[in-house]
Formats: sequence, structure tokens, C-alpha cells
Amino acid sequence: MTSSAPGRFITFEGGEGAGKSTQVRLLAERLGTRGIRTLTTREPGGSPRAEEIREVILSGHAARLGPLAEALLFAAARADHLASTIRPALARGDWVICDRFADSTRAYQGVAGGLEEGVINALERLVVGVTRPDLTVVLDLPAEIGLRRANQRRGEAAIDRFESEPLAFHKALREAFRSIAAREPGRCVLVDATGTPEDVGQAVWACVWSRLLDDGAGRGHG
Ligand code: Z5A
Repeated sequence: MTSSAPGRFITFEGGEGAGKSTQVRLLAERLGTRGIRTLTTREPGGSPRAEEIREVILSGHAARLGPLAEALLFAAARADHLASTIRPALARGDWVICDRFADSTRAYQGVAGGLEEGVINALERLVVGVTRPDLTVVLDLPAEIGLRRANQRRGEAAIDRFESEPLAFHKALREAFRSIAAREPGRCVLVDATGTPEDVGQAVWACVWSRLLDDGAGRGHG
């Protein structure tokens, strides 16, 4: 379940406004103070070509093609992101911290969007291959709170493709992420995201420490 490259690969997952971008930044700062070189990135996007695909998806134009075509676009963006950004960074020994990754396809296009699990599995095998995260932090938050946070942050800007889905969709997403975390406890950790950014950051750090840094004698390494 770990990537084959020397760096470490950490992903953050969760519903809208769960605080993923905030926690990606806080974790990178914290690892930086320990002298660990990090690369922060996001999906969809994270490479110039994948960012172009991101624009198409989030504009909502791809939605009318249906869930399979939308999932294929996410997969195309991910393939380029992995080839251009993630795998080279891991090969250099950097720690890669990614805001969303393959579990988002599983939750959004699969569970909440209705795309068959077999299709999602096949795409994941094809695109992700062995470059699976060493650790996935699932930020868990009631959908209503996450949407409120996302709305406050957006202000007057236009609502995007997924934010415009009904509350039931966002509730299904939360359950999807919770069930992914429960199914893969070796890779995933569920973190309560209702506290302050600092509280959540502390909980995230405790997971990263125990899963990836603790050498067993309390000194840590990396
Ligand atoms: N998607 C998909 O369908 N399939 C896929 O395979 C992939 C993605 C990879 C990308 O949108 C969309 O693509 C996404 C899923 C779909 N759905 N949507 N929309 P995006 O990248 O534009 O947005 P996002 O990934 O959903 O993130 P977000 O909703 O923008 O929020 P966030 O990164 O989780 O949270 P944040 O930006 O850190 O915080 C949001 C606000 O809350 C902000 O004002 C913060 O200051 C505040 N905040 C953060 N933490 C806290 C705490 N702890 N307390 C209070 N306030 C907080």
C-alpha cells in the first residue's frame, strides 16, 4: 500500500470546505521546520496540462457528458499530474502533500455520482498504479458546516460544478469518505475537522508523526 519511491506521499481528502488546503499548508510548514523538503499540490490540477483540464471540469461544461466521461477527465488530469509532478518529486526524495487524489474520484464520481465501482477500480489501477499514498488524512465534517465555510470563503465568486449539488449529495460524500477510511485503516486516518485550524493541525501532526516519523524511541526521523 506504499509508493515505491523514496519520498513520502500524503493526501488530504474530505468534502467541501473541510479545511484540506489549510491543513496542506500547515503540514508543509511543520515538516519544513524539521528540514523535510515538501511539494504541495492539488487535484484536479497540479501540472500545467492538468490545470487546463481542471478548468474544463469545474466550469461544469463536462458534466453534460455524463459521469463516465467526467471520471475519464479526472483520470487524464491525474495521469499527467503523476507523470509531471508527483513521481519526479517522490523520486527526488521530497514529501508530496496533495489536496485531493484518487479517493475523491471514488467518493464524488463513484458513491455520490453513481459510477460503478469496477470502473473506478480499473481507472485507479491504470492511472495510479503503484504510486499510492503512504498516508491519507480524511478530514471529517458535517456537510452543512463544510458548505457554510466554503460559501464564506467564496464570497461573491461563482459557485462551481460540485458546490451546486444538493445537500443530500454532500451528505453522501461525507459517508463515502468515512467508509473509505474505515475500509483502509492502514493507509487512511479519519480526523475530526470541526475544531479550529490549529486543533485540526495538531491532530494531523499526531498522525503524521506516529505513522511516518516516529522511530519507536520517540525521537522521530526524516
Ligand atoms: N473532484 C472530483 O469530483 N473528483 C476527483 O477525482 C477530484 C476532485 C480530485 C475540486 O474543487 C472539486 O473537484 C471538488 C471535488 C472534485 N469539489 N468541489 N467543489 P476545489 O479544489 O475548488 O475545492 P475543494 O477541494 O472542494 O476544496 P474546498 O471546498 O475549496 O475547501 P478545503 O480545501 O477543504 O478548505 P479550505 O480552503 O482550507 O477552507 C475553506 C474555508 O474554511 C476557508 O475560508 C478557511 O479559512 C476556513 N477554514 C479552514 N479550516 C477551518 C477550521 N478548522 N475552522 C473554521 N474555518 C476553517
